[in-house]
Order: sequence, then structure tokens, then C-alpha cells
Amino acid sequence: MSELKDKLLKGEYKDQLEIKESPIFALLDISEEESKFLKEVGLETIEDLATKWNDCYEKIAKKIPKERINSWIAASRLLSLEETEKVTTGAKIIMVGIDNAGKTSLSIALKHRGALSQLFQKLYALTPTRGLLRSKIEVFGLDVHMHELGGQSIYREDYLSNPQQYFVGTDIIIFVIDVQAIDRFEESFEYLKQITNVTNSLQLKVPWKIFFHKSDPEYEIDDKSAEVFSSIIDYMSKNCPHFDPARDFFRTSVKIRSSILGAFSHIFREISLIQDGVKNASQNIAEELKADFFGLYDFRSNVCFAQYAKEENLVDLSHNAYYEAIETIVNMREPFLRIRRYTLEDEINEIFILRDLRFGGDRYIMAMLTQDEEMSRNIDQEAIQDIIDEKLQDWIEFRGYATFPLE
Ligand SMILES: Nc1nc2c(ncn2[C@@H]2O[C@H](COP(=O)(O)OP(=O)(O)O)[C@@H](O)[C@H]2O)c(=O)[nH]1
Ligand SMILES: [Mg+2]
Repeated sequence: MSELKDKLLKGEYKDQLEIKESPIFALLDISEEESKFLKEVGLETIEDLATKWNDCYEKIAKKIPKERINSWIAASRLLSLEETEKVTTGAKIIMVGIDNAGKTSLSIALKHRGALSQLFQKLYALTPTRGLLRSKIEVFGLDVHMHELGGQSIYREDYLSNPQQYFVGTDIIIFVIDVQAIDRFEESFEYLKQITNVTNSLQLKVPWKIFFHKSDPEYEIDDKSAEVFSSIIDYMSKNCPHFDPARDFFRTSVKIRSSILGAFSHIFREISLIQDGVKNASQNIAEELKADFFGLYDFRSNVCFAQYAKEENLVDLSHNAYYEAIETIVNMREPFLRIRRYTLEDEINEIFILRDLRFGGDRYIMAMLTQDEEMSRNIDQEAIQDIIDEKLQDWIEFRGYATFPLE
């Protein structure tokens, strides 16, 4: 990590441990006085700053401009990242799985804004991906490079014999399994084992996600399949240190749009270095708006970047309502307001409100669910924009540092 050290530090350092234990003053762009002040609030070393900044951010911000603090935090976090986790100019996601698992369909479905019937027409026409298929999407200003590894066996051998070329520098690997292709489970599982062996032998500490795809609403998973799936999850938690069996698998189907949006949004938030801050900010916004759910969707990618939900079941409700709403407004240029009412458990009325917003020239859609009639009637475009600007602005700026371009 020599270039990184040169860009961020004043002096010469032996190794990462030495860097982490160095005083914050070692950072290139910080004065003695500033670092003294950080020490007073309890941040002494670069590692302190990388891990404990959140506890005293507000206190520091009273004295030092946030852009400066943010750049130090980003620098210290980058210096503390493991070699293999280092951030480049964006994020790289690999989607892998045998042919026909639904990899291409997943990324098409995520971005599709029209009616479901139109989506199905697109998907019927798909042919198997040959070799590597790259696409770039921008999520909240971060470039996310998606690499689909075509799943036919001739290609699989290439990935396994030249793994560095495909897997190094990856932020997340998504393995896609077609839950309906019972006669191909064995082949699929075998392939998964081969790839995890390869990434383990390269010592890549990359987080894995498993998509149990084609979990259509009308499709019933039989006991035998369920057994295979739990053995896959078992295998992953034993063999991949970053795999959390409680959190890192998703049931997805192109017929349930919230399933795909939910899974990818979760993943994108995880990739971002600023997820903790964004999460807290989202909760603050929700409280101010008296909302049970608040979400900020990136209009181009449909990913929900900032999200807070009082109850887990409101997430799917909102994601589905979002897709349903934007189906009809794709070509609208003016800001729009959409309000719908949902009744939950026969008594709770949630009012769904959608608003068009802009940040730094990009278009976002805010969605919220509230039970507050008065709020929903009087909610004002400018007030929403102001609240979101106020709470999220720092994070939007910080995002630029968090991705820290390394030429
Ligand atoms: N029933 C069902 N079919 C799907 C779903 N997702 C994709 N497919 C179909 O699966 C087939 C293979 O999809 P594709 O994305 O090309 O798979 P890939 O080879 O992994 O890229 C296509 O015919 C899709 O229409 C799903 O969620 N449910
Ligand atoms: Mg494909």
C-alpha cells in the first residue's frame, strides 16, 4: 500500500500496525493544534480516529470545519483497512453462478422502471451471457462496477484457473442459485465450493452473499431442496469468515420487486464506508418527519441508499409501493407528489408519500410512511428538501472522501 501511505501521511512508515498506532498528527493535512484538540476529546491514534470518531464527531465539529474532519476520518479509515479490502475509485461487485441461474435478469430487474409485464418480455428474450459482462451503475454518486461471470462450464474453468484476474479487488461476491433447478443443485453447490476455495487460497477477505433466486410467490420449496439450501448456508458460514448465516442470504424473484431492490440496497449500503452515519441521519429525518419509514432512492439505479424503518415489514411495503409509483411517472420531468394509503393489520393506516428531490444535480426519490394525518396533508416540498439537506449533507460530502480516488 505504498501509494496510499505517501498520499495520506507526513513521514515514512514500516507497516500498517505502526501506522495505526501513530498519532493523528501523522496525517498529511493536519496541524499540531488540530491534532491536540482531537486528543483532548479522546482521539489519539489513527486507529482511534478510524474506529471511534462517531462518538465525538459533533464535539469536534463545533471547532473544526466538517470537510476537514471528514477527510481525516476517511484517510484514517483507508489506512486501517486490510490490504485486500482497499477501496479504489468505486466498488466492484461480482455476480456468479451457473448458467440460467438468473444473474443477468437480476440486474435488469433492479433497474427496470416500467410495468412488470414489460420486464418479463425483456427477460424472456435473454440469451446466456458469454464470458464476462460488465456494467456500471452509479449509486448515490459512487461508481459501482458489476461484473457478471457467464456461467457456462467453458467459462467457469477460466475463472477458476485465472482467479486473480477476476476476483482481486472485489468488494462483494454474489452467488446466484436457481431454487427451481433441482436437478442442478449439485452442480451449483460444487461450483460455489470451487470458487470459495479459490478466493480463500488468494486470501481475499471478501464478503459473500447468496441469492436463492427464482423464489417466486407461487413456487413452493420442498423439504429436500430446503435441506440443500441449509447445507449451503452451513458450508458458507464454516468456510467464509465474512459470511453471516443470519444476514447474508436473500430470497429473490423477479416477480417480487421488493426482494431484489431490498437485497441490492442492503448490499450497496454495506459497501459504502458511510453507512453508519447515513443510517443515523435517516433515523433523525424519520423522526422529524414523523415517519415510520424513510427511504431515499437513487432514481437512476433504484437503489435505496438511505433507509430507516421502525418495523421491518414496512421496508418491503415501501419498496413495492416505490416501484408501483414510478411505473407511471417515468417520463415526468416535474417534481411529483404521490400519496397512497395502506392499511396494515386492519387498523393501522400508513400513508405513503413519494417526493422528487435533487442533490448536487442528481435525482432522488424520497419515500416515507407516516400515520400522521396532519403531517401528510401539510408536508411541504421545501421543508423536506431542507431537512434532508441538513441531515444528509455531511454524508453526501463525506462520500467523496470515503471513496478516495487512487490513481
Ligand atoms: N420464474 C423465474 N424465472 C426467472 C427469474 N429470474 C430469471 N428468470 C428466468 O431465468 C432465465 C435465465 O436468466 P438469465 O438472467 O439469463 O440467467 P444467467 O445465465 O444467470 O444470466 C431467463 O429465462 C429468465 O426469464 C425469476 O425470478 N423467476
Ligand atoms: Mg447472464
